[in-house]
Amino acid sequence: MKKFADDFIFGGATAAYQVEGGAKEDGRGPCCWDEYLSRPGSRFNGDVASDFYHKYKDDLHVANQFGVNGIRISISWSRVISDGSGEVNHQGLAYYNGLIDECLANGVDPFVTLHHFDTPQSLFQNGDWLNRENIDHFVRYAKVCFDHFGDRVKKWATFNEPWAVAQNGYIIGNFPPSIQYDIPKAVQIMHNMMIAHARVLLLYKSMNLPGEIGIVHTLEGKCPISDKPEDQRAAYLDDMLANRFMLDACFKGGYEAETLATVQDILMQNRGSFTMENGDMQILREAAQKIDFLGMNYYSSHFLQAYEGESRIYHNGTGEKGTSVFGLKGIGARVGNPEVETTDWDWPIYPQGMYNMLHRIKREYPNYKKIYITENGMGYKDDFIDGKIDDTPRIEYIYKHLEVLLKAIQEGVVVKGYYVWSLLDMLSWSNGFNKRYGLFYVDFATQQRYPKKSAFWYKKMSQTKRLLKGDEIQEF
Ligand code: BGP
Repeated sequence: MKKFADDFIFGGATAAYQVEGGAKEDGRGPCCWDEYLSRPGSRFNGDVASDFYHKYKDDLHVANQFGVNGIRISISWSRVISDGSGEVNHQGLAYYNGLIDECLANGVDPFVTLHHFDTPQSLFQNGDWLNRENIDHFVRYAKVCFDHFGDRVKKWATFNEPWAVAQNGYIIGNFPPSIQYDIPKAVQIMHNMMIAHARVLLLYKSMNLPGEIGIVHTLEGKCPISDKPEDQRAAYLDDMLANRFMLDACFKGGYEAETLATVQDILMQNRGSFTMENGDMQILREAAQKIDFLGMNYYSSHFLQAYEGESRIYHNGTGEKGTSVFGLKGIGARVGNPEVETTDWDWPIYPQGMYNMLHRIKREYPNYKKIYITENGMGYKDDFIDGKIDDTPRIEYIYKHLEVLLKAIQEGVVVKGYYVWSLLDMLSWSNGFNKRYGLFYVDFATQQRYPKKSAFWYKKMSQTKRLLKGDEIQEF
């Protein structure tokens, strides 16, 4: 019978900017997303979001009733230190103390991420992760969090998805600072974030707190669209940048010779370079020996074709299926695979990619200790009909991913939990509010919550630890 271990976490994920709202309350300072989404022409912002800031008690109570026994939250740096580097905001600390206590009171174990895209605005203007001074500010902010919450929070992640920060901010241009095709800056950002991650990890380890620490990477499968060597090369290069560069940093404690040579080759084609400082490799090496887990976000895989042209990208941020374009100079083009269905936002639905990635971690990074699937889920335009939301396509998506996950676990990959993206509907960074992921539907006009069919299904799985099909539940 297909069963998860008794202590397997059936969690739900959130992120501060996407759910909290309360953007100007209790001394919270602005973050880069506040400024970015207040520019003329912006279609939405996170000022109110899902109002989790005021409604978290109800949300956690309901999470518990639906069998969700873990939650990913992130701390808004500019709520804790308004300008990122100055005085600590005690109202911010009080909010997170209350939130963490409420998680524990409801049996929903908190998994806390220190940085989920929302750098304080003044540090962002000051160069964000291109400016290494900001690493010192990040380490200090992390210390404040460990000092105040480290007694109760047992799972910490330094960063959420440095690849998204680099790719979306500097290559695609749909995240602040909205720069396109600047691969050299993207690589520099990734390297600097790796150093920031390593320093915070080593700080945590030096404090002897009763928990574990790791990082959350988004790991995208990269598959050649054909077996032509040039298409295989394109997949290899895209993988190098998106996955291998930072997996090497976190788990090998430095960049392997092949990784470094390939990245430098990509940089040469894009007329740039990146710098490492003395001592960087030593820090990475020490941190890689101490990292407790890999948080793996997996949504999709890309199919790569050789591409010789100039960089050209169009981001589908509205759910108008089939509008995406992605060609990157020196790397390749991401193209449709007629055999693989996609979401309305053109994300290929490819669970095999998750399975392959899990085995790859075990094979290539054997010191990984354990994995949590820290995000996986399906963006879908849910229909709200007479108070009911039948999100069967989402259930099918998650089912297929849990199925390969269970298989990988049975084959020896150590995975201790799954956090569905997302616990409840919330803001999607570059898409807005119509790209829904939640187990709970949020009516953004009233802030009312409604459990979707997936919530009832998830509850049954969490209770039984069995992988169930959507039609195996009676309650809905
Ligand atoms: C990840 C982020 C999440 C979440 C998710 C879905 O990259 O960590 O914060 O947003 O992707 O992405 P999107 O909202 O763009 O559909």
